[in-house]
Amino acid sequence: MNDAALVVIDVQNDFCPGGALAVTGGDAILPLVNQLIVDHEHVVLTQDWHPAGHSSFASAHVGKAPFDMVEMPYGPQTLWPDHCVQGTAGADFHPLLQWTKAELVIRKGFRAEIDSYSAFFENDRRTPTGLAGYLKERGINRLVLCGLATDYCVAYSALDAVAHGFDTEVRLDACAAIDLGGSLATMMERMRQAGVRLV
Ligand code: VGL
Ligand code: ZN
Repeated sequence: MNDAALVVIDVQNDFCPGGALAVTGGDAILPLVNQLIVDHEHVVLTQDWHPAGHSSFASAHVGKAPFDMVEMPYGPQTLWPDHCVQGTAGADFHPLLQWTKAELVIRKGFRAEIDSYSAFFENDRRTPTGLAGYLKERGINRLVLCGLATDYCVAYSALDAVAHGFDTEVRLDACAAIDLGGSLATMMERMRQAGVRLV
């Protein structure tokens, strides 16, 4: 049994084929993610959880389309199709995800005016989710990350995890990427330079 905490990022219907912001191969990672859940002593899940009309949705900005960029008070923000709206089927975990063992579910992106990719901080890079404190208080120093999407929520979570001093590994074989405008290569390099172990 691996005593690192496994952090499973956003394995939700809207990020899987047929969903509103489908990641290619998003559902193909499920067998491996489920095996990682079995293999780890501690399991934490994240769930992208936006109110309707969230400011990261292109539909909330006149004249904007999904994948356009806008300038928010906290910096540049990519606009997305409406996705993972609180209480909808798209926001549910994928039906094959074996989530019952999870000790904690961190919901993120629930403030209308700010997006949150990372499991640790919202996109202003300052508002904490509480996850670092939760893990440290429990004496957990090692993290293994998997889920969706490699180049957004997984990558930002991994970068923040190392910044918090966690020994951090990303299981690339249990992740899938959006890859928008070279984002996958960019974020892989940033993770490598930050000292994230890419496996
Ligand atoms: C994500 C874009 C918008 C992710 C969430 O889980 O990677 N990406 N919201
Ligand atoms: Zn989102």
